[in-house]
Amino acid sequence: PFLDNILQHEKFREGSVTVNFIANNPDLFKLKETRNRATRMVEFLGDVVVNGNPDVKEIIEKPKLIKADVPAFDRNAAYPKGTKDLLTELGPEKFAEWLKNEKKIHFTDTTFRDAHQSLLATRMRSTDMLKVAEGFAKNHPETFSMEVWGGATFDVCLRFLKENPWERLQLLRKAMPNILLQMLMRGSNGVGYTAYPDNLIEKFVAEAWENGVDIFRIFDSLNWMKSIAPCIEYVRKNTSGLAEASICYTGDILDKNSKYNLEYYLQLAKDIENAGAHILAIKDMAGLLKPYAAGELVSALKSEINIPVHLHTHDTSSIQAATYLKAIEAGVDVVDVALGGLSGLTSQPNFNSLVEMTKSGERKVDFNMEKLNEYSHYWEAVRKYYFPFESGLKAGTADVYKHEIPGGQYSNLKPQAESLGLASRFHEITAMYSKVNKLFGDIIKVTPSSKVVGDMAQYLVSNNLSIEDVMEKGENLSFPQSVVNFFKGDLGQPHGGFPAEVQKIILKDQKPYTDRPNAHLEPIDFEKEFKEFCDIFKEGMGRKLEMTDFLSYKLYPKVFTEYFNHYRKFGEVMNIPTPNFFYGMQPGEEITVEMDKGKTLLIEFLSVGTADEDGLVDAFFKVNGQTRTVKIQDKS
Ligand code: 3PY
Ligand code: ZN
Repeated sequence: PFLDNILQHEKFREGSVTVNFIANNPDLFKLKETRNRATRMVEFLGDVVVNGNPDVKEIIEKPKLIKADVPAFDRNAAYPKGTKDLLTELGPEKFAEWLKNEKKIHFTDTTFRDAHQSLLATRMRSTDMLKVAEGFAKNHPETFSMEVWGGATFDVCLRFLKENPWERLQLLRKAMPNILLQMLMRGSNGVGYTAYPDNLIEKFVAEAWENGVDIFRIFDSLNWMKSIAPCIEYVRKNTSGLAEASICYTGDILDKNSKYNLEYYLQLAKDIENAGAHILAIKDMAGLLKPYAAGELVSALKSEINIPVHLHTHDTSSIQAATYLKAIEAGVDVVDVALGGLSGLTSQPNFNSLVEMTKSGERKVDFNMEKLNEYSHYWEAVRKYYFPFESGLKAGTADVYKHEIPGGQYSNLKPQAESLGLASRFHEITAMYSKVNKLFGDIIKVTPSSKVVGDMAQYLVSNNLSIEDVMEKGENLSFPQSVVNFFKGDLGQPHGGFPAEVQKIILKDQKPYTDRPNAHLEPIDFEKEFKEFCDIFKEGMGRKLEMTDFLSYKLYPKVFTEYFNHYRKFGEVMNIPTPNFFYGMQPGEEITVEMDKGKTLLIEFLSVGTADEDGLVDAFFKVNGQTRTVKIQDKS
């Protein structure tokens, strides 16, 4: 119980406790006997039955959930050789050379990361990926890479899914040893929303490689080379993987008035190549790269730089297959796609259809289409489990050229607007988003800079304020913290600088700075702080703590602490089937849940009683045939 006090302690939750805090309180960490693991699991299920999963607030109309069929594969067959084997054989420089010389087009499958981040608010659970990971790697070894990690998945794993993101990575690596695994990294912001000490980011890169990442797609939310270059260096120094650095695409290069014109992107691409990147990514996070612009951009890049080019887009407008066609014709080396059932709209273009499109061309690649379509069907069925997280967007929209909201943000902005009571004013928010972008000087908008614009737009709409109000009475307004931090320089420097007048209004008396935000942060003393961390969290996880746990804690102290508390209370919930994780169980329903390799629980839910005067409800289960009754606090 005293541990709970500590875990609730504000200083502790912010990650700022010191050695003495622990040393002076030696008995704070004596835990009660941990309850049986099966009991903890049925307590979790009972809690979802009685109170619902807090992540699923309002279920309007639950669709009929059907069993998702896993496409067949031979568990005993060896893995066919793939790109991971080639990287191991060639090393990163020669691998990049090989890629550049390839005639056929290559495909990166984003289903395990960006597709669900952009369609389902990042809620895809590991169990649904792991069911198909091995089979996919065996059936489709010609896939260039699988994007499986980074971006928002790290945070959402811990915060909402109560999973350890590092464990997800390890398990996917084990299931797909032959194909390159790729992650998205927000430059000096790692997988977070703010700058971290340089040595924390470097350690993060080293651990990500150790645990399974091969391709590090690095970007900076303002396309600031000073943030991109050190990350390229960390990948080159600490791994034998590939540093893929991005130009984040915004505006329209065919619009002669855009400050983000072809010269701008070519210069950035050259800077990225000179900084040592093995691959260049065009990261079109909002899906603004129109087909003819793609043809021009890719042709220019292919003639100006010597590293392969990897194109990423979102199909929000619904014309991005045409963009890929033009880019493929212009010589792009790899394109990002998502399996049919999780493709389109704010996600990536359709993997299955794109393979069909390229079949008759010179750059064709052979995929077993029947199998590839089976995987699409699998995701169609699984997608239904996540229906509360759908954005509601039903058709492609040309609005995106106006608001320029990234695909990954769009699926989150709607629930955020709903939680602020602004559901009916969503289009006002998207229109304001565009006005705020102009006010801020037309910036690159991708996490976390996109969040700053989104926060400001929601703040203005919810307070019925206009851009003119900001300019006229801004001194008396207190703006969202993310906006103030942005203008201070905490996310780096935008192309062309900050608009001075707006900066003055937002910052009031605070002084901005122009050097790297990370330079203002104390390096981590890993030896000392890891030891402190282990002392605090030593009991509760049922295993030895690793450096990866410490990194999760340093990146997200509060979120990690809540995850830890959840684990202490309910144990491992990662293997609970998704329909039961979100919606509980029906009386008479039986499920099997794997606890450890070879140890499976058969759980049957019988019924719940009524609340006693303390609000406690009995929930009756059978676990491997034995009745188990757990008491659940009814929170209604
Ligand atoms: C992320 O940073 O999570 C993104 O997907 C940006 O596009
Ligand atoms: Zn994306």
